[in-house]
Amino acid sequence: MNRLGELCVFGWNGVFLQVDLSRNKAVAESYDASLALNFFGGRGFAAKILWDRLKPGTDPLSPENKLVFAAGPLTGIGLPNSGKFVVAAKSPLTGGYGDGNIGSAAAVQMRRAGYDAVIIEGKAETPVILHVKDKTAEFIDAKDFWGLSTFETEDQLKSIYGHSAGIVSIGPAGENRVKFATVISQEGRSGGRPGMGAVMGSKNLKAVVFEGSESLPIAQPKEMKELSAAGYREVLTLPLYTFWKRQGTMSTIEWSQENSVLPTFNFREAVFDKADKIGGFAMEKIKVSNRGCPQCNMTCGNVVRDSDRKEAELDYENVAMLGANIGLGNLRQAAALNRIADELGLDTISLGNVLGFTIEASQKQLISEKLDWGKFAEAKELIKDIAYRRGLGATLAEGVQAAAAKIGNDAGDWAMHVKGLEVSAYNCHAAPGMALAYGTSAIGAHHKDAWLISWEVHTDRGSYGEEKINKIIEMQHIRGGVFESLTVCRFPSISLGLELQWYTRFLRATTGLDFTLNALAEMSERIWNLIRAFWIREYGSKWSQEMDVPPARWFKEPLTEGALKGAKLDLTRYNIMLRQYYQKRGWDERGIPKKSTLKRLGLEDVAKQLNKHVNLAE
Ligand code: PTT
Ligand code: SF4
Repeated sequence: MNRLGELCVFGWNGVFLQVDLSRNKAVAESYDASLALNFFGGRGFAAKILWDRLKPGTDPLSPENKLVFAAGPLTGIGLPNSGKFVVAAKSPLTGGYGDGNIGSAAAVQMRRAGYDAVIIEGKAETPVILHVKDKTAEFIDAKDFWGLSTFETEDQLKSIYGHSAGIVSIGPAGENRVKFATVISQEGRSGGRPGMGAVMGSKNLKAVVFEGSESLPIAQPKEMKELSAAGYREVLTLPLYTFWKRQGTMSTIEWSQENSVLPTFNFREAVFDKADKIGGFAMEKIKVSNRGCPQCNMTCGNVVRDSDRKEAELDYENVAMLGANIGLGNLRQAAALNRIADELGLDTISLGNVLGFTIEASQKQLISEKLDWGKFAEAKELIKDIAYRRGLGATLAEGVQAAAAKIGNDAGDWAMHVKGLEVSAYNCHAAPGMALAYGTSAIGAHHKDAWLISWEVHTDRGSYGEEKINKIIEMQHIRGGVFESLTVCRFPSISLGLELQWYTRFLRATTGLDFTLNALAEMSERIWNLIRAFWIREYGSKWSQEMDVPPARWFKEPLTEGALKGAKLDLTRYNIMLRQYYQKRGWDERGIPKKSTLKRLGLEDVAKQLNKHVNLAE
């Protein structure tokens, strides 16, 4: 079936669901084939929707902000790791473009319900749950759900709608608009680090339930079936598969410790003396099972029993940030903090930053509360205070950038963020390339777009050279562009080495069209520039190159421990590297895309609009 008008294009449903919570209205709208072919899906759709439909300067927590759940042409199709979608909005944490990728049956069910994206605006008068079932959408009173944890919410909704329903929900943190609240699914999948949960809460939307029964529009169903089966088989034969199933991302703890990049004591140090107690091998001893996203045969969520005797799921980032970064060397306790964050709906990376920052502020006597490194009970209480905005928690709920501004002194130097989004779990005292990857990520300091650190450590680590800039751009296109817009999990390719050509083959069977890797890279570049334009349009004359510079701590305070004792970044060399990055991107010295770059990518209209906010270079 051809769902996209004149062009014979398969793969996409060709329909968005536009929901207005203020009016209890949901309308299906068809979109044009050119949107699919130029922006693909997931992040590409989200960025285009927010650029086209969001008034510049919109308050992120106002009814006017739009919360977008967007999938791509490969989402939900029975091929390896295709159970993911993107959740996006203007971020309340950064004021710029924000998104995250979440693995959930909701992604699959949304596509089977016939939609490639759901765009939610307005604000319900009282708490609601949106139930999308094939062509119907209903608004269900959620008064009895408000205040429940994400686990309780999903559990109760499953008892109503059945176990195959796809559900995303927020916890008390999202309800209380904590600026790093996320959207949670399946008791351990979390998406939307820059406050997508807070945006959902500001709309009085507790959960979305998706149920779909349609088959997806596949160009070559027989070939697709065979290819998909071959893809799953191929994953099983990859040499890293067995170890991956044992540890998932957790082996990165030992790797980070060996290579002095493990965030420790609020990123003050890069090695932790109790790393072996929270690493992949320690985890294996207490692991009870694997859990993960739908349509995946390499599930990576490590389930353990935590110190509260409950099940918790462990990944590298969670343990590094809620373990080493707050000086906690007890894995079951770190797991409990992780599980509490999942229940409350808080991003663990930002949370680990906020906790580390607060302990440091306490140790420096900049706040009256007495807190110390590695104290489980104190951390647990503080997490709840943040989710419910109690006492000091109310300040911390705004994120480290805002908390540092309130505390004053030199706190801004060790508030670890870029553009307001807290840094993920790689210390960059001795990693200029990874620092640039954080500086130039699409949403703030996230590793998702360019995880350069492993490549950097194994090449010329100290270099500020061009080769790192080229690699970052390549990674930003593949990870931040291709995988985010197709939209499928990147782990089979990035972590196990499944060749990228598999995805062009999947695309061919799904859409009936040939896309080369170069064509996909160009599509990624278009999306990347559109997101940059979104940031610039929001910030206008307040935008500066400074916004792409990582935290001062890495430049000012050398490491005092480990093999790289004495290491720190060089600001002058970083800024030279940043300007070279801009040149390669076709941006001016402020980091703003030039007219010619936008034109080359078919974004003339974007250039015209952006020129009203800042003067664009030719
Ligand atoms: C992602 C970020 C990450 S990145 C982790 S661990 W990682 C943290 N996980 C959290 C969690 O758990 N609970 C919680 N309350 N907060 C959390 N915050 C942190 O969120 C995740 C996996 C992982 S595990 C990674 S790297 C890969 N990310 C992918 C991506 O971004 N795109 C893509 N196409 N494929 C990806 N595959 C992998 O997915 P955000 P998930 Mg996540 C308990 O959401 O906002 O992007 O932040 O999505 O379904 O949970 O899978 O070592
Ligand atoms: Fe989800 Fe992990 Fe499987 Fe990716 S590898 S789809 S993150 S369970």
